[in-house]
Amino acid sequence: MTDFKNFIAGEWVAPSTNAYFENRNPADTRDLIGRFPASGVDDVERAVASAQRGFDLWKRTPAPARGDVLRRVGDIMVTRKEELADLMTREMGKPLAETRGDVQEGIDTAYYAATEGRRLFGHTVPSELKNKWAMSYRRPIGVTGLITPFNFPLAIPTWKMFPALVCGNSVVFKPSEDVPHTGHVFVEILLEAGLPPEVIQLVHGMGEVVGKAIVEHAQVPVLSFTGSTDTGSFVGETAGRMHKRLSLEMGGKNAQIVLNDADLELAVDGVLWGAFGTTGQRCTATSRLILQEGIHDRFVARLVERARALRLGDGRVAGTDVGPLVHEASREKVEKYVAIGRSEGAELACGGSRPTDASLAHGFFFEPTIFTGVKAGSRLEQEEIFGPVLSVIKVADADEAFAVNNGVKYGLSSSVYTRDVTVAFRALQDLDNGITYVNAPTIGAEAHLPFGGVKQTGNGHREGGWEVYEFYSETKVGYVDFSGALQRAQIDNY
Ligand code: UN1
Repeated sequence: MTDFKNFIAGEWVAPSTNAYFENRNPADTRDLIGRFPASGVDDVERAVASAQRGFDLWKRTPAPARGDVLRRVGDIMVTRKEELADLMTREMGKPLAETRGDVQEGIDTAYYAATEGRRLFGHTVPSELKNKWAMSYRRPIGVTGLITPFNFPLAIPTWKMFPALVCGNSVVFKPSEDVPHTGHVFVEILLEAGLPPEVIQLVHGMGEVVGKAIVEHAQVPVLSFTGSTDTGSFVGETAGRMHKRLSLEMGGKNAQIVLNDADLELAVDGVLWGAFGTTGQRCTATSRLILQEGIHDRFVARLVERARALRLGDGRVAGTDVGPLVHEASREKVEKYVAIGRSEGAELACGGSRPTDASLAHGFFFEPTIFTGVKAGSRLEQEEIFGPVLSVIKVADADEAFAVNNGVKYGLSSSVYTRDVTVAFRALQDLDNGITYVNAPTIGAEAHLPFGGVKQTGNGHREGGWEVYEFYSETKVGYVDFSGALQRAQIDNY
């Protein structure tokens, strides 16, 4: 039995509480990965104090040198890709092909961040006065509190941490209690790459204790949170009251639209991957399929046939298409929504239950599930499930499809399958989402483009790409007057 530790003040240390929680394989709960710290508020206190010392050092390190550390992090992740993928699949269940992609997304983010250390552009602009220069530049902010989910155990922490670090901030990191092992190995890699120890703090534990203490800590001026909309509301209220900078990434109810003129087989491939990849546990997962009536019946028949053929199983076994849900509470939530769907009069076209196969009895498996005849506005159609449940909605035309897509409170990703270029561009213009795909599924965002959603999905910030560097740095403006005289702006020149 291995008891893992926190990383605080440059050392691997036991939690002040001396309490631990178990981390088990969701595909087979007899497999115990280890026990991880159920830390307390005192651990967060020590971590923040240390991170402040780390910040004082790191903010004086030139940004290109900070980027060099991240390049080495990327190099190590390349050499350890297979091992990282395996340990992620073991603790959260998605198949190895997907966890390899998760590592790759981290590698891509590392190399992007490394080069950004040589950009972090400001502007030099003309002054309205003679012999005076005006410029803007970016400064680090301080200790950042990063709270991350289970579904991308490596990629999402890298999305937040690498830009935060390149910009010169220090980090207090609380990974999801479902994937603490990935968090542990990730911090080992950062240290191996040469990140000064006090720049990174790892505090394991529960959101209600550790996450809350980070969010409420007066010396943590920057927060980034990915998770549920309910928790995000708490984080947002606290950050608002305490005037903190906050990036939120929350729920989705993403739709794939398939119009009569689409390449249907391509669209079936897309929806299977979008709906059942990661067992539906992506913020970007396809949870609604909006079908134009001319192809509806044919499409559903083909989709159901293909969904039934998906192989459920341990993600570390070759040939598995769909892994387990992350824990029992998630499976119970899925079951609750299956019951809601039935009671609302939707028709169960496939799935809807736990598998009966004895080899799956020790994991949190659930069959890929498709409901047809789902009504726009019903709970099944409106609420985020975060599991392998797809709701099919029939519409008359593209206008109705767009209205259904936009008729939910979330707005992360959307997808439209059509061969009509005018409809494709109308979708890009009119769908209320942060990301719209044409002839591709709702999942699969690339690390070098801005990622995020509108409406209740987020609070206006983006991760990934170039915009996130603005979130993790503060703009400062410098004026240099070399005229040797008092020059009054807005007065002496007019
Ligand atoms: C998430 O589901 O929270 O676009 C992130 C995708 C992935 C990231 C998903 N690259 O599906």
